[in-house]
Amino acid sequence: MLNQPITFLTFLVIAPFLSLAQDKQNTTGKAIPVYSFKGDFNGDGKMDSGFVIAPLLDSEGMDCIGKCETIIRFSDRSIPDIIIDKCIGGEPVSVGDLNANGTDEIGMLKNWFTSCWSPYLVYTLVKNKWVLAVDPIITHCNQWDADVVPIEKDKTKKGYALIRYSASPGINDDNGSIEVKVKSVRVRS
Ligand SMILES: [Ca+2]
Ligand SMILES: [Ca+2]
Repeated sequence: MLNQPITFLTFLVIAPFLSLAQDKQNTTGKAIPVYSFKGDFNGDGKMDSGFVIAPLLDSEGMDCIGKCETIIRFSDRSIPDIIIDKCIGGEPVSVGDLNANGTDEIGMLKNWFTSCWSPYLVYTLVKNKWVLAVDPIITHCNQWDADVVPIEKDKTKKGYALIRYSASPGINDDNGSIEVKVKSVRVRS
């Protein structure tokens, strides 16, 4: 089978986390982490890996077994977990050092059961606590289908980022078109 080596490789990468994850699965219905991403999230100059632990869903896929929360856990265990409530998973990425403090920020679209409208969350580590680097960015699936980048460094203004969000002109607007807007916002640090 073509996917066997990949599965085995994935196992090797996440093996140190498996016992922990399986304990979790037994008690809280958490799945084994299968997605990973890299960056220097605490600014110590060493690359860190992050792993997503998403909740297991029931047989209809309409509710969580246990709490509907997603955990992002790190290879460097001195970095605290990110715990995202009302979230059934996601694929976080490093979005680079947006606030120029030497750490990479993390962006993730918050998955939920329904709706094309989902917030994009951006986290930054401040005094070893995760905080939202910017307010949640409201996105519509149209902007994801069009590969719009939700956040990037504003090269013209230090400590600022350009965010791209979706907005509906309003419920009185007959054509119901959804636009992508851009603005520069200060990134918390
Ligand atoms: Ca690091
Ligand atoms: Ca940073």
